[in-house]
Amino acid sequence: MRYVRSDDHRHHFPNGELYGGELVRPFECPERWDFIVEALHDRGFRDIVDPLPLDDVRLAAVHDPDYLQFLSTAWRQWTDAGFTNDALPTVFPARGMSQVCPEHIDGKLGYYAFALETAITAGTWRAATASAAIAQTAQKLVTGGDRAAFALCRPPGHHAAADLYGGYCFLNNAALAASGFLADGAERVAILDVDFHHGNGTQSIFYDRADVLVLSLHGDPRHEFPHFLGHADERGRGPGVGFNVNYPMAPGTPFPVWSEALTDACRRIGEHGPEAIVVSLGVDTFEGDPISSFELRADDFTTYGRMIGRLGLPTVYIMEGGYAVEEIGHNTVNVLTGHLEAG
Ligand code: SP5
Ligand code: ZN
Repeated sequence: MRYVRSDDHRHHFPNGELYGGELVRPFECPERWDFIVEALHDRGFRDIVDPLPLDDVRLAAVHDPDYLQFLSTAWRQWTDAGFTNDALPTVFPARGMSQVCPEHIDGKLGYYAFALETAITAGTWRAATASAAIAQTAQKLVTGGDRAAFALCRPPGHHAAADLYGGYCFLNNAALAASGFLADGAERVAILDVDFHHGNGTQSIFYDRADVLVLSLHGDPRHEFPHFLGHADERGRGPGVGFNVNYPMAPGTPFPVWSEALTDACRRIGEHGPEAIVVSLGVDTFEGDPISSFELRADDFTTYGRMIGRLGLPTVYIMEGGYAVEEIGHNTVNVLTGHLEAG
């Protein structure tokens, strides 16, 4: 299995993440990438591909033009306003308030953010666009005949909607891969999101559509981030009804319960009959994850990689979350090796 990566991720590393009322060192940190690269190398994944230039046309098919304009200029607007530390919003268009985008950067940040743990820095746009290009390139490898490819994306993407950032995400890498498959001729695609958190951005991007089946296994939003999306009764809208499937699970969920949800998700993918699948691969379901509450063990990642591999479909794996930094590489590569064993 080839994999796509870029050093440009290092340009995004905020000074702090708002967590429990404090600014702490961000959980989503550059060493995550280093540990994954090390584990890939140690376990024989040495076929590295550099990303192709970002395809702006495909980017504009997923994200709104005003949002892209905002993200690409936010840091400049922030420093023009006289600020020097990371850009964070302070005010939000909450219930009963105007939903018109303001002109001052303080208002714009709140307009486009759905969570404020995620800071924008001088290098955020550069890193986020490199991450998006990685996802696009991995999709091209699979469309070109590779049975599977791994996109080592950082920052992650599944929380980013057409015009919202948050949850450490700015551009929706998985949505870009799925949209790329469709643009290159696929009639049906499925996105399987196994990150601990609900893929609210991915869900919202494809919510009206029947050609992209979106399935997410995650911590119940009554207890876990992102809190305001990811319930079982969110099944799609209009022609998309039935093509969004959520599997919210209680804190403490162990692998036997989690894997039953995956079995059901795999059955539904089979029924959908996609030409390719995109896996939003977050390994924050691991028992040792510092911000999550599922109980998967290292070997469970291999087991579920096999389950996905047994679908026998062309597959792009997109890196999402996972914050037990020392174990992130091992757990991630376990999924990929499981997949290869099955294929
Ligand atoms: C890509 C990804 O995994 N993003 C996750 C962003 C989560 N950010 C907020 C974390 C809040 C954690 N709350 C801890 C609750 C303890 N169970
Ligand atoms: Zn996550």
